[in-house]
Amino acid sequence: MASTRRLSCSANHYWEAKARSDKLIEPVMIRTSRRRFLAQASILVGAAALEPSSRAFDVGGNLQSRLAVDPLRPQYHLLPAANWMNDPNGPIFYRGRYHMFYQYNPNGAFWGSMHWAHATSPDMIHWKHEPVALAPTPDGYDRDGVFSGSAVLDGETPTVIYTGVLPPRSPSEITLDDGQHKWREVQCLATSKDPDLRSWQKLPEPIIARPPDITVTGFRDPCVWREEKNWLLALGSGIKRKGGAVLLYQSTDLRHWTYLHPLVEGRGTGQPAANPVDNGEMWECPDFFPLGDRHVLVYATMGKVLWRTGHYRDRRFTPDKDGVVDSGAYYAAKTMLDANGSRILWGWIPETRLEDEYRAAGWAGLMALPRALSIGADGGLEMSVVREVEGLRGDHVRVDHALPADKEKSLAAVRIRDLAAEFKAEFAEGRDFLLRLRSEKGEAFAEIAHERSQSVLRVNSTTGEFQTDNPISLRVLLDGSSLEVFANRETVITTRVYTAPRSPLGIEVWDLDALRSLEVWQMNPISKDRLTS
Ligand code: DQQ
Repeated sequence: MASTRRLSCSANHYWEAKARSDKLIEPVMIRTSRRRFLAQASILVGAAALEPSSRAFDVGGNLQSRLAVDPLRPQYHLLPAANWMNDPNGPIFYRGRYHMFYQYNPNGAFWGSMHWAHATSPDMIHWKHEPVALAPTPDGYDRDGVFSGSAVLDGETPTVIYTGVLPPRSPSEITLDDGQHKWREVQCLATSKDPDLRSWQKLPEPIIARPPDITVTGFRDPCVWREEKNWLLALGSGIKRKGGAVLLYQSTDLRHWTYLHPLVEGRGTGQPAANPVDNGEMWECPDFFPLGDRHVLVYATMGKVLWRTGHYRDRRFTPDKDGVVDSGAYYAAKTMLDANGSRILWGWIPETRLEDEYRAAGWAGLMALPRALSIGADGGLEMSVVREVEGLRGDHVRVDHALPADKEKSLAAVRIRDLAAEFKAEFAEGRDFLLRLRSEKGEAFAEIAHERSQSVLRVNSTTGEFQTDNPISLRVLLDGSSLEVFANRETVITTRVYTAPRSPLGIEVWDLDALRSLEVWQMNPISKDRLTS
């Protein structure tokens, strides 16, 4: 049954509309003859024990035991113990641990009342839930929500800068109008003296109280970095009937800011939209950083995270390459430096089912696995899942024989249990392929295909541009209803699959001549009860 509730998060609005239209379209599955598929195989691991433990989140016993056996709930990704999450906020490596904050609604599995939840990790993979870090202050500048932002070290002092939302005193103060809400957005600051970053002290006044003299389509999601003696701040924004923009500010103390100019501007689609995020006139969650000999901007609009790479001179960014970070369900990305100084990208994997369904499930959203970023030979952005993920690998099957008949035999040993697996496949250059996940009982689960004539990679009905003359290296991470698919570091498609097969999954490959090797690992959960820590 279709939901009648109205959604308030711009990205969510996009996914809800998509979920509704997908309900009307039968899933696109290539109808390839069974005979062309050559194999099925299996790996077995023990089922996770269901054992409640103490939590930073107060999850009711009933809900906790329901979530613990929900087969669609991921087991090795970060997500709150229950309720709604969206954007990663202020990820930072501090005193030997990774701290991740993220948009969180403590009131249920739906967007609203934004808080910053908090989790810590030694390795970006195993997480411990911490108490909620930031909540709206009644009568404060963030009384209607603590929106997205960044964390930096100001000397020794951990400092977060985020967007606070509150009711406007007059229409001229409205900076966020998404067709449902009219809010004033201001930029706020909080510091922490706590080595565990659990407690934060907010400044009573915003550090940027209003936009410059431009009719902005939004004014949020600060990204902050240091350049010699100055701090720079890039803010997601846009100009009405023109397009998205990133506004650049400068400060020496993180508290007093001077607006400089747009760091970069874009063009919207020109189509009318109640929410400017839907037609590209508002860019959310900008993240700007040096990488190799270039600079990179990632930003979120029209349901996607996009990247641009180019050169940054005189405080202006001139991009000369662009692309899509992930052609699937992935939004509001945010980067940080890891313990070794590598640039790591985080992102929110939203639900693509109807709101009624995820409200009933009691949880919504998960954090994508961390991706290490680099610049490719052509100057474009490349990414691959961080090596730390490999620590979760369990039972393993390798298929790399010369003869298709031998490959077929090894594939017949693969069984993926509990929807938790990683696999890597290498295909010869210049060949199409189709890889299908299907349960022992014959239930279709997912298809991953390279269709050269269309220059696409396809995961179920989602396609991403993919063109190569090189061999193809495919890496797939399956965790409950989440499927992250990487092809040659350039094309990524994250999808959600909401069917829980009644038996373990096998893998079928067409054609086995093109397949050079396949490795499959059962993945171990990061907690015993799907509650993450
Ligand atoms: N989510 C936050 C905003 C941001 C949006 C609110 C992007 O700060 O623009 O939850 O998903």
